[in-house]
Amino acid sequence: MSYSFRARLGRYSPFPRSFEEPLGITVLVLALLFISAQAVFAHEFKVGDLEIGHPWSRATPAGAKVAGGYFTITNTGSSPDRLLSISSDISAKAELHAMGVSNGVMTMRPVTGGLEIPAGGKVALAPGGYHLMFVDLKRQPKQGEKFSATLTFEKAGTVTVEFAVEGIGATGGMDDHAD
Ligand SMILES: [Cu+2]
Repeated sequence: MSYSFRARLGRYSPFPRSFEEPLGITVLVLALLFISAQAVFAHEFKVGDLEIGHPWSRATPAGAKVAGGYFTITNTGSSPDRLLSISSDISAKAELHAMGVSNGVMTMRPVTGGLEIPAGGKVALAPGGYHLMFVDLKRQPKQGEKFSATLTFEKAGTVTVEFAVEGIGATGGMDDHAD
């Protein structure tokens, strides 16, 4: 593959031949970096008409009791669906939370009745907004590992996804869990 690529470069390249070899290697290295970044940052799961994009969590300090969970849900179908419940071996329970400002203070509250994913729509669970909360952690998630969790939807059913654990400082904005 790299040979034929170089051959093609050779045919069309305006550079003298001595430039072609390093350029070919650079392209190959960039391609490998891209592939490994994809594997880490862009994993995706499907169930029915739903696509679950890049579930991720955050490493927690020793003794922490909760961890957040984030991902996107895309509904490619023509009827709405609803995320009803979450479970994982990493914690005693998992809840769906919403963030909001109350009297100028950032608070979060459990979402009751599930989270609707509109037909043809996309919902993002992200720091500062809707998120999962793994409550009563049985162990601390460690940066670089993955842990699985099962999501249950009203229509699409259940799907097990892998949460990629990122660094303690990976906030994507604010630190939403002081405890
Ligand atoms: Cu929360």
